Amino acid sequence: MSMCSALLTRSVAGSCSRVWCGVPPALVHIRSASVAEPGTRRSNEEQLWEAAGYLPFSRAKIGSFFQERPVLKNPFLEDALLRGYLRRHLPQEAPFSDLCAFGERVANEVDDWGRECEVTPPRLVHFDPWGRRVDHIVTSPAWKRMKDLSAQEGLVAIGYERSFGEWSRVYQMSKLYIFSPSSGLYTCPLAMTDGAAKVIQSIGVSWPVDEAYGRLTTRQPERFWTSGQWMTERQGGSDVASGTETVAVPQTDGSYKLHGFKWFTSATDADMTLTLARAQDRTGATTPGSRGLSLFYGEVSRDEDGRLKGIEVQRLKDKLGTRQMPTAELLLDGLPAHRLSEEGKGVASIANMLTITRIHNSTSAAAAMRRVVQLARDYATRRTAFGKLLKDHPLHMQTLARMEVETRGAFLLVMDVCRLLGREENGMATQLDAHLLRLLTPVAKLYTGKQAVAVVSEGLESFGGQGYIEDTGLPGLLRDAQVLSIWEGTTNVLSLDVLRSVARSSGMVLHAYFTHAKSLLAGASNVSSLAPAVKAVDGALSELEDFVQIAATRAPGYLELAARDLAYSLARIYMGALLIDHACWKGASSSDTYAALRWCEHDLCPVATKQARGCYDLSTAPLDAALVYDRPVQG
Ligand code: MFK
Repeated sequence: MSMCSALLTRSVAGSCSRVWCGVPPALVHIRSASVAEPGTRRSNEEQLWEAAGYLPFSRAKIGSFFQERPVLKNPFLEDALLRGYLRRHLPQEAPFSDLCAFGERVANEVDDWGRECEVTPPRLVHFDPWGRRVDHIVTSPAWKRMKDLSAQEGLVAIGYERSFGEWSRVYQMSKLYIFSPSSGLYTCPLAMTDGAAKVIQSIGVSWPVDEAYGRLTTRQPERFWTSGQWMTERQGGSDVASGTETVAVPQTDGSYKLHGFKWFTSATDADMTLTLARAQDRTGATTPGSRGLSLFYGEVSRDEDGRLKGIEVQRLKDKLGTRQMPTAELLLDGLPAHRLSEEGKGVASIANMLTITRIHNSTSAAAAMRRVVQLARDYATRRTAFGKLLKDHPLHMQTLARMEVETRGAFLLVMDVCRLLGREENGMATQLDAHLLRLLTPVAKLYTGKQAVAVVSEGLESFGGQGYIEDTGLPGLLRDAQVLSIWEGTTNVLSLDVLRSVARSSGMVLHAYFTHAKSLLAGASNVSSLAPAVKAVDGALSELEDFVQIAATRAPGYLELAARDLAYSLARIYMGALLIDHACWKGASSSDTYAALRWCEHDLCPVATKQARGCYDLSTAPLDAALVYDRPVQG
């Protein structure tokens, strides 16, 4: 028995799990009014009913059955695919014991903190008792514990220490994947912190950001900083180029002061930020559009009176989900800042941050799916309906199996993107790897964001009515999943980013995609049990190649209409190839094969299916608009 499996075996045996109810223990016990206090007299009628053996409508006798709650067990030990993937790829065993211990901590400790963050959301205190403006964002003790934990566990640091070479990102994201659903959304500031560190690293770790870089990537809680990413302004979050109004006024010492209004700043209790603004020239003029945007670094600090320097927190957002985390509207009124990028290179410079946060987003999406499946399958061993446990109802198992297949596809895609990122950061990426990373980052983000909403929603249904009850903690999973397809670029914006990556690389990203997807199938060519899946993926790849050839001859509007279906096709085919490849590994199980076969029952290439139906023909755009507004087709 290897060291690692010995450790895992011991951990399983010794692991304790906790009841997953999503609520801290009740603080107040409500006493039943009908239970007689010692010494009080019971009515004759009550005594008669009691003598008869029952007392209808008595609070003392509401029934003895209580449904058992789902139990959250160590999410690392519970995840066969995660462990299999790491066993297959990681050259060293060291991360296993860390992930195993962290999984134990998540189940027994951190998950409660996450719940505390949800039930004690942040609040904004504008004024001190004597009327001075202070703009304090008050967060729960649990939120602060998450910050310390994140530093101690190296949740950002692992990606920069690179102790495991090209696999460092896979290791880091595996840890975040275990953490995310229990993190009280602390994964959001961590995503931006990681993104900021990446931007600084790519620009150069020197003054004025060398100290910040050290703090973003430290394991020492007392030094650890988080970063914001203040991109969104009132005119909108997608069209950053024309929506950014913030101006940067040059100072005599070479620094700047920022003036603007940031409409949506998440995890606003950050210690620093990276943000976009338009630098004024000597006449005070700015350049419109993307060419006028530069990237700035600003620290969040207070003056001796306790006031934020150059920032007013206007209000906190009242959001559908992610309520654990402060999201604010900020007036920047002279925020001291330093320009990090060349003038006019703001969007391109912050793109590194977008890549990292989009990978974090995808990791959280896969993690949300995994968590709901883990809880649902546990619940199915406890809940009896129609005379047997849910796990013994084939239709229920079919539903959970479909969720499991979606989760597996998402996991493998996300981990493959992390693998590529790790190779790039360790100087091992081939040109093909670099192209794949550029293409698959938006593909993974957009596809897993949508999947997460669908799978988590289905997951809630598997708890019946309890899935809809707030203090089970389950509805929060769905609310938090909903944001994953919105922030960091909506599904359509990212579909257009896929087209951007194709155009900017003159199609090389697609060449890399086809080459690599086919190579993933190679190992399965003689595996008869996988033949239907291989046939499906191979056929879908041919359809996709045909689509690309035809689309290249059409007007740009054609590709824009096809963009979302194209991105979905890229995702589904690639996930199919990854599932097949993983099922061929020597340590693979029969479930790995079955998952690949089931995945390949999807329409793997919806862009071809819809093209055949004329969905992207020029006539469809006015027809779509006429349908939406229910009016005759214009001219
Ligand atoms: C659990 C984890 C959760 C994460 C938590 C995060 C919470 C924070 C919430 C938020 O902050 S949400 C706000 C996030 N905002 C976005 O994601 C913006 C969405 N909009 C886009 O992505 C637009 O496509 C974009 C702003 C990038 C378009 O801007 P432009 O100026 O119209 O783009 P343009 O002119 O095509 O490209 C400008 C440069 O950037 C070009 O480089 P060059 O100047 O060198 O030629 C592009 O190649 C480059 N670029 C654009 N997108 C890129 C990129 N480079 C690499 N990767 C990309 N994705």
